[in-house]
Amino acid sequence: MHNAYTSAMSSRFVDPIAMQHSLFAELSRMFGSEVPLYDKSLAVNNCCNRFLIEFLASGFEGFSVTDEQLRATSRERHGAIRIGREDEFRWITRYFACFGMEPHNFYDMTSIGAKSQPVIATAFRSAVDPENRVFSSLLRTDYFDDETARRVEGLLATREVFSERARALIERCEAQGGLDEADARALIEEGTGRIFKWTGKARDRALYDDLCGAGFKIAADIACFSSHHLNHLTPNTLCIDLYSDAMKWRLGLLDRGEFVARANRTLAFLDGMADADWLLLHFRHLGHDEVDAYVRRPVSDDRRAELVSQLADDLDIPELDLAVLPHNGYKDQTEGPDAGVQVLLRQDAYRALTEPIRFVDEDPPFDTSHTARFGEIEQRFYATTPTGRSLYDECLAAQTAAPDDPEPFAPFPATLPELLERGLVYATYEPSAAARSGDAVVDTADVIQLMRDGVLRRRGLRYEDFLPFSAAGIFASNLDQYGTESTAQERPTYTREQMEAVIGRPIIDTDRAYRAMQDASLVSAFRSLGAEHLLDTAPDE
Ligand code: OOG
Ligand code: NI
Repeated sequence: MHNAYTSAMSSRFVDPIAMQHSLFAELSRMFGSEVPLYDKSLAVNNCCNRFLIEFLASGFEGFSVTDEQLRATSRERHGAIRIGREDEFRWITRYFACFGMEPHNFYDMTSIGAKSQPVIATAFRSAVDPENRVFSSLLRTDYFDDETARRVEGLLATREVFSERARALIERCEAQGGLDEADARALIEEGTGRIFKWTGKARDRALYDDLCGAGFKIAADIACFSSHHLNHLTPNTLCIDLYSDAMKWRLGLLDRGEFVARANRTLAFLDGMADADWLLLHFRHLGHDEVDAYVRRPVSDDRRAELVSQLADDLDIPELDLAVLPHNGYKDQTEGPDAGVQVLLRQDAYRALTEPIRFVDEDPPFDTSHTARFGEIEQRFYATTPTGRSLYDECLAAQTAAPDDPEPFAPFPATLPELLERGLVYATYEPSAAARSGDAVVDTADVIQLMRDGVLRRRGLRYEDFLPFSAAGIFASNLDQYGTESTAQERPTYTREQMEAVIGRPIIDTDRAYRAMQDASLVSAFRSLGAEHLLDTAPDE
């Protein structure tokens, strides 16, 4: 009785993941109509991703991806918002929870050296299906001197980002354990119509000018506006160098000849790098058996040149002439590791657009412009272990210290088996077909050995989170301001526990989550091989 009752109850509710997909499809539509260059960049990305699939099909006989799978790949995205008040951050946490999105990781943006910003952050995403993410920053007014803090807090206190209806819907969702169709639609509308919407309406010009003048443009972007306007919505690319060069060409920053030459180099490099592990990383829907059945054939120079010239023709259309749209160019440098180093993520962006804003609290209103919204792109690679992350941080520090070093990330090996042997990245494992059919004798828990012996096969885990240093580079280039020192008498420190107290729930530590996925896959693989008893001696990482 009880079960029937609860299932009847819950069937009235829309699945939170389905709600999440609708929310993000709507947000993408909202952002596309607000920012035409974003819409065009999605078209360039689709064009490049479609081309890459064709290119890979030339290199792997048997490889193909349906249109639906391509759409799923290109649909993945993350956005970013910046929040002013603690109670607003609690509401946004509860809002995202209605869509199955939980806070993941604590990012302290106040302590990343010269690029520091007065915000701390977490990212909301689903733990199991991280297709949509929102990097969410919280302004810390105690980073400022008392007078500035007082003015910022005073202005923030007079706004209301969450309407009464939005709050009621969130409370209803929490009380009922879900929302019906109409309520779900209403909650999404609150997002696109108000919470995340860009209004261009600003208040308190004196504070705006003072914050910008003091290097705190990010605080101005938060405090002087009335919503948590989405400042970017980043799609996923299969090859960031190809996409960025395509954008630079169509924005008028490169000519066609230069694009073609670069694309040829990028693709020759990709052809040398793409292997079964690369395919499993970039195409989640592919299984081991499918990938193992492909026949590798390197793409000839002629074939590559022919494909590139087709791509150039596809991009060389009036609808993708982005130079006619006002823009501020492309970022100087790709964030993240160098091409060929398959860890964490690589990001780039067209720079924030100059957009009209109006100070509506003046009579007459004062019209000026603001730069905040930009066009990021990203490509994701393997999740690092703590050892891998330390190595990455060391390489990054070396690069910062010696910007002319041509290969700061050279300490990283190029392939997944080498990355795994050195304990730098996570993977999930499963028994090979041969092992499953009972041919294997498993007498060790040495995962690397079992992989070499063909008993276990691996799938590198993809990094689904963010990098504070990369984020800082993005903040910096878009605000046209590098980080700023605290102006407080004593520079405050911030912890994950403080942020958990602000948002009222625990923040998921994703290093642990990746580790748990790896461990669970090993338990299940060893169990199915009848070798579970060996596992308590499994190597660390
Ligand atoms: C957030 C920047 C962080 C990323 O991709 O690392 C971010 C912001 O500009 O508000 O989105
Ligand atoms: Ni971003």
